[in-house]
Amino acid sequence: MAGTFTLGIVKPDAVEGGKTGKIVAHLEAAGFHLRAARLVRLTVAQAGAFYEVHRERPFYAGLVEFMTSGACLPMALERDDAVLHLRSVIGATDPAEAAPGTVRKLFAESKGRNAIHASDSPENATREIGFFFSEGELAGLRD
Ligand code: IDP
Ligand code: MG
Repeated sequence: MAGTFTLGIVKPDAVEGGKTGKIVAHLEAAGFHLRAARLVRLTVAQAGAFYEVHRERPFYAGLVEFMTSGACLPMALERDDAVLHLRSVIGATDPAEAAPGTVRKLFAESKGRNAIHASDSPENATREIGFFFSEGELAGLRD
């Protein structure tokens, strides 16, 4: 199967809350294949750069503080139409608005502490996968 890739991140609230395994299982049950993953503790500089597009937003400082508050699990995920499907599987940003059965409805605490990140376009997926994983780690995955 010729899949496409997206980046997901199990965020610090979910890692600390012991939900990592359940979230990965949920993604696998939704047809995603885990192709790379690493538990990391982001620095303020790394989280700030990753969320650069949100720098002017009122939630930016809190987002960087949250994303550096504990370990998170970036994952390169593969399936057909990976970006669109992962956005659908995670649900709306605010779990109060997320559809039943989505990752955020099932596992998120709040709009800020919302369990999972997913790339929002194929271009950003490429950038975000490159942010966490080297060419060497991904070598051979795109055949
Ligand atoms: P997304 O994660 O669904 O793509 P974005 O709008 O890209 O949502 O926002 C990035 C992240 O910033 C969210 O996942 C959430 O953690 C945080 N965030 C966004 N909006 C708010 C807000 O209004 N209050 C607190 N945190 C927010
Ligand atoms: Mg986003």
